[in-house]
Amino acid sequence: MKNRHSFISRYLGFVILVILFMALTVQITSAGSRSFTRKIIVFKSEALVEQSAENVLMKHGAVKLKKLELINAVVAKVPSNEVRKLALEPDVLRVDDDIEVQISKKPVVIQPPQTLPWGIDRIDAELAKTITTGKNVKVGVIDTGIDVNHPDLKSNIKGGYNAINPLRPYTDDNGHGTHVAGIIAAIDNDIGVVGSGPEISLYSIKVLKKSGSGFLSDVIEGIEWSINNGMQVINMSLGASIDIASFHDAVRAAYQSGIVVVAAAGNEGGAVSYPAAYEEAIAVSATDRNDNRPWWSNYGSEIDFAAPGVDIYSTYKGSNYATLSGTSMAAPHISGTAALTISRPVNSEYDVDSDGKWDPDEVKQRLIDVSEDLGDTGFDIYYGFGLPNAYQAVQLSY
Ligand SMILES: [Ca+2]
Ligand SMILES: [Ca+2]
Ligand SMILES: [Ca+2]
Ligand SMILES: [Ca+2]
Repeated sequence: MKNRHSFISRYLGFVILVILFMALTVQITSAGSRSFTRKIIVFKSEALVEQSAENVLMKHGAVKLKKLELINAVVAKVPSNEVRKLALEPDVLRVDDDIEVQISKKPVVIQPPQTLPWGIDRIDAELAKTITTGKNVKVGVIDTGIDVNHPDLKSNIKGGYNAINPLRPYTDDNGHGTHVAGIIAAIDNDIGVVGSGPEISLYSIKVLKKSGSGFLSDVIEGIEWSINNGMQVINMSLGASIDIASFHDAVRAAYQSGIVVVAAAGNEGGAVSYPAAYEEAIAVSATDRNDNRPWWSNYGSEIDFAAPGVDIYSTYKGSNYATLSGTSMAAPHISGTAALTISRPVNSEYDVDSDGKWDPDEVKQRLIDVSEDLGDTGFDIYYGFGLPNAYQAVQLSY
């Protein structure tokens, strides 16, 4: 805080100086017939600066601003019509323009041409788009936020909430949430990547700080916001190893309100973390390009599905792209597939409670039915029911 204050005061000081300088310039120009320009007057030696600077400047009506010992020079405001004469003084080596120097601007991120990430290809989401793009399905990304200005996401981001501080923006200061969001819904255009459902409505629910961690209470608030704002799917690529009753209550409430809750199993090579381990959540483990589970992907009877999670290329903060690995990347493949499924009308085969809507268990059953079995035959603790195929998921008979 101390540093920030001193920075702010220094910055304000700078602004004030600039304003004062401008006022002075205006005065000088309007009062007299002369206009002045800032020049760096370089003398032939250090001794000559000492001996003749004052005389030379006075002779040409220049106003000294400061000395630059390093280069045997003085900085002065010189009447424009005296600059050439001053440069011809025998003691003067050269007169340079005191040009304005600017802050180094961020390099512009050149948007690479669109490629199909292997994970999207693996779940056949690129084929599903001939049937649906997930348009108007609301998916809440409960994470570090989403880069709201990312050209490969921007038009799909329909809102959001910063649970850490509701007065602060819900954009992504970490990168993780933007990566997750791209797997769900990167736009199908000429640049970068394409997501599972390129027209899914994304909501940036920021509950994790720049460091990637956050309080459970903020996650719970994010879940509450999701319920109150009609999210149909929430993706939680986050977790903790401890089971806290309040966390379970919040996940149960989301499930009971009809939200499909998708969570990453965790990357410790051990027990499934929470919220993934709650029965109301869909727990997702990771696979690589060869359909194998990486050693770090958590496992247990709570695993529901497996999805691509190794070397996943997706959007990143700062309008950028990055390749990341983790069950964090696997979960959004399932969230995207769930959203694509929901975008299609439910049929009587799946609408168990005949309410004409997709309920979480109905969506889960659809994903089970379109999963490719991996590992041991049938359900297993590493891949759950297997790897769902998005293209099959959206082909319903009515
Ligand atoms: Ca494919
Ligand atoms: Ca794209
Ligand atoms: Ca239903
Ligand atoms: Ca299996």
